[in-house]
Amino acid sequence: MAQYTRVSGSVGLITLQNPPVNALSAAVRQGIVDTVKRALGDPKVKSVVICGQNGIFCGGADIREFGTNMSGPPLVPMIHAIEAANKAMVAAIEGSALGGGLELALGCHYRIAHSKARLGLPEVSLGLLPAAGGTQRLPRLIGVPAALDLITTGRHVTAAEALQLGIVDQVTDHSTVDAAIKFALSVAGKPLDARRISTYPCPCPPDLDALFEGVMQKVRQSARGAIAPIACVQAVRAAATQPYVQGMEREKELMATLFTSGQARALQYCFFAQRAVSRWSMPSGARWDTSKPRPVYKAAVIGLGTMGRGITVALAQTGLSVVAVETQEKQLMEAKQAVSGMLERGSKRRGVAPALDKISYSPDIRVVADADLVIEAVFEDMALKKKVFQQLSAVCKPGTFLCTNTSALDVDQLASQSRNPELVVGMHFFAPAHVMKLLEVVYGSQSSPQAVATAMQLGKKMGKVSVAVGNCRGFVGNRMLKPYVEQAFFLLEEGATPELVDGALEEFGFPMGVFRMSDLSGLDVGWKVRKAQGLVQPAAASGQPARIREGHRYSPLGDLLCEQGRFGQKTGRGWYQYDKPGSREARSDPWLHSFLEEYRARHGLVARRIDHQEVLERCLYALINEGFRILEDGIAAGPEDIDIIYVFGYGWPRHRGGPMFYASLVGLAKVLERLEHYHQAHPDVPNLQPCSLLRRLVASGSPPVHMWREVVKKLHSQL
Ligand code: 3H9
Repeated sequence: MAQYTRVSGSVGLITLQNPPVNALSAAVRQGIVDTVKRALGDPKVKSVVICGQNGIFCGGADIREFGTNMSGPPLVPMIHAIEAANKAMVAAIEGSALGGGLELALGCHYRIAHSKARLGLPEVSLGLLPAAGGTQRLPRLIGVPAALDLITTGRHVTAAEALQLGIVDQVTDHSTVDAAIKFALSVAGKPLDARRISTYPCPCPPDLDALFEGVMQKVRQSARGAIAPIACVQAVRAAATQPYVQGMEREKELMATLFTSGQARALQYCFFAQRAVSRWSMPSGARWDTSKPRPVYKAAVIGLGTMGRGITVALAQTGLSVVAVETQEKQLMEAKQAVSGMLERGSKRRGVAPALDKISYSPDIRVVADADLVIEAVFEDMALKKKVFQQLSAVCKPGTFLCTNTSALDVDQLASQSRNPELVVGMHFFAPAHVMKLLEVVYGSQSSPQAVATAMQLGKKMGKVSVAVGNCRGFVGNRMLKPYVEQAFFLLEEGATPELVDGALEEFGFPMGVFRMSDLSGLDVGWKVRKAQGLVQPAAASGQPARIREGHRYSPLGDLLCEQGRFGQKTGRGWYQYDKPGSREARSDPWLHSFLEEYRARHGLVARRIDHQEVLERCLYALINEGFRILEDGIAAGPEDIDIIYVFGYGWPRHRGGPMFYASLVGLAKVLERLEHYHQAHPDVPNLQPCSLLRRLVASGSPPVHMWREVVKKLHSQL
């Protein structure tokens, strides 16, 4: 829908009306076509302003229409008619002008933006390209290198940067519509030929081939198998080398390929899934977004190791007052320096003042007495955490929320140490906590919806994607990781190498395979945990640790490497070798290969040829199977929650939509069949046994992923 009025005597004002972001739905496009026609046909109107209602210009094409039978006038000719108009068309940009929204503005003859507005062509993050002329007009307006940057990354620019690049003509701190009307009055009747971007020659640097070759190489590397960034480069190349009309043809052709690709579907699913997880509901049916979060003015962090420091930085950057407590004086001094350094580097990057004065440090836990929310981030040790919770319970004012940063421990056990278990929730941050986007908010059996809502809201304020999850060992992310990593180890025992396994996973799109990742994070971390759990056994009578424990297969390979002092990058040796401790370049290690051969020989294992497909099926389907168990157990509310956790916290390639979406794309029947096959071949690996929810979904005809939530709900109501 679009509203039309005449203002200031001779300016036609068109207002896009489609809350919340004025997306260009069929009705809006029809509205624009009709109102533009009306304005151009009105002899009293000399110029036209296009704006959006509710402080936002336009969030682009209506993503919900994709994949449906799209009706209504198409965007390209609509924008073309605006550009061809013989009256000055002025875009008044408030809030956002994104995707088709910016393309509409680029069709106008002038663009006025509010200083707080954000502009961009983010189609690439939806698996698409700006196909309403964006790939052809933007390079003509701001030059090829700048356009390539914006279009291939999809990044949003501020109004100030847009002005500097030449995307907008004027920036205002006041009413954008008023400024645009004034501007429209001033340009009424002036010649427009020089304002039609499609007629501009494309400003190109001298060595165009070298530029595109360089960009393509960079894009291919960072795309990790995503096809949209590559199509974006190809479309801009057409703008640089072909006349506008042919360029538009190329844009259309490339878009048609992308539009129907599984990648575009996966990325659009991620877009909506990210928003859906913030509307999570507890098993009781209470919705956190309807239960009001309590405001947090002052937060406290207990324990200033790596995690505590990152959390302190992330809290201070939101503008909250933070009390940071570390009982060991030396550690406290080091942490203070480290946190200040992190804040200063962050503020330099973001062009703001560092929030150093927001933090006070103390070795005394009693200073947290007046905090509204405390995040305990001491070492991952239940006894230690319990002690801290008892202390907190004694010193905190009534009503203080107590959060524990843990990656696997039982939140209920900790809550039992507090006088008010309903105020206790888990906040599982990912390292480095001031950088990583994911936050698992763990609700215990007694956590109140308000406590969960407050933690979710705080996470949002910290710029995190917060996902509420139930309480179990490893919660969602780490629980699913276990069978995935386990399969990688078993594959080494059966004949694979770390290079083969990592190669398959990296080709799939993970930034790092299991073994490179393990070398980076340190093999000793898991070893310590396994030792504490009594899993690391001394060598059996044979001189070798047992591979079968209580009827289940266990691979001691990681433990054996640790016993050799091979902790990964930090010791210069792990699954790979490194030039020196701390260096990052992983190289094949002949020692490791001989070690694996000897290990197999000692255990009577015969190496066999393993291919990429088996690596992917074994590792990914084992992880997905655990995802189904998590849904069955009610630990995640829906597949979207799991997928967002994997995309934002575990490097799952976004263009594959997350593990559960991927399973639906592969076909649930196929996943089930392969799991059955591998479980038959490895009956001592219970994680390969297909979960009953997967069987149930296949038996009910493999419904699409958005319908699983209902099946799970029904399952729970039957229990
Ligand atoms: C495109 O333009 C293709 C063209 O080049 C060519 C075509 C031929 N459509 O994010 P929020 C919904 S592709 C439909 O929470 P914020 C969103 O789902 C498009 N719905 O708000 C949510 O719904 P719900 C290129 C949309 O203030 C609600 O609006 N454009 C769209 O934090 C609020 O969203 C983009 O990629 C849409 N285009 O952020 C921009 N956009 O309440 C995508 C939003 O039911 N949008 N919704 O959950 C954004 O980046 C952000 O929404 C925006 C506002 C920055 C605009």
